[in-house]
Amino acid sequence: SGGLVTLGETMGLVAADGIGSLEFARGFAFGIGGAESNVAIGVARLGGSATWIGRVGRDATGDLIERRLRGEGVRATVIRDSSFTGLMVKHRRTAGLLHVDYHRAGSAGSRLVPADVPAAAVRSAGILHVTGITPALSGTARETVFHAVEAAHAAGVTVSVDVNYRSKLWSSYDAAPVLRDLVTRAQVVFAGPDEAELVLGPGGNPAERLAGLGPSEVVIKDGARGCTALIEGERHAVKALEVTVVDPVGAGDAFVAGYLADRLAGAGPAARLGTAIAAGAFAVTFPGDCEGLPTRPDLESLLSATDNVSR
Ligand code: KDG
Repeated sequence: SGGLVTLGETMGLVAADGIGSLEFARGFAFGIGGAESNVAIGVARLGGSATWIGRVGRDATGDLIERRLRGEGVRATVIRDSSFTGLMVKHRRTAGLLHVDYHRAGSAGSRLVPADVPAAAVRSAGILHVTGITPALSGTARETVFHAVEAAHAAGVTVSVDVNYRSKLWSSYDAAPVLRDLVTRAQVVFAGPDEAELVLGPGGNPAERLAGLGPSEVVIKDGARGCTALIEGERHAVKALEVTVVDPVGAGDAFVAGYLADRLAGAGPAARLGTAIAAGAFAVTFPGDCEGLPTRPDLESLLSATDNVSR
């Protein structure tokens, strides 16, 4: 059957070199970022098929996004919008403190509408993957996410949700009921411990409680502590690999890409989680949101170079 289909907003990413206040930065790299396109690129690098759907502006950043996605082998339905392509500005305030500003309110990416989603693409997907970022962007973007999820349900396509709460986009009060609704409609759910608490309120085992809303596969991403999961009623726990953290942004997306690429390839739960952990570890060793997404040979070299492989 088909590959991964995802939709969302991809932005230009201005990233200051070095460490310190933005005003003293000397060099900048210009790249792209967006949780869903990061997952699509990640799946493609791991040998899977991936489709990304979204809007960009009729500007040079929009051109860059389209070229980069195609260059990565992602099938992209890129809709050109009269608004601008959103931007992120990232700098390292201190060695351990990364700061990201969004310039995206009213952007092309936020103007997604249900008609942007080709019905045939969803019908033929192996997995539809969405995140909790897109419903925060606008009313029509929110409708688009739920529309795509309903189209997947109607076609018997697996729905994957990464809760991905972004406090700069909406309050926890506004987000909680929407994210809970999304989780309820998913078969596969990824969340951090804090995100699980946001959706469910405090207390209890996060994987079990999220599974109680309906999903048969819940994976709790817990950064340097690794992950726990409840998959078809079975509990799993995998420790993180010890790596040197250069840029943690994008690690969660690499993790999701690893899990979903293996799931599409027919691998079992333990193998999926092992690939997810290794992909997340690989991604934090690179600056940039998607540059550090690994290929299969990258993962092999990472795993053979480490002696604390826990799977
Ligand atoms: O998951 C990494 C993302 O946060 C980044 O690439 C940008 O999509 C993004 C967002 O909205 O934060």
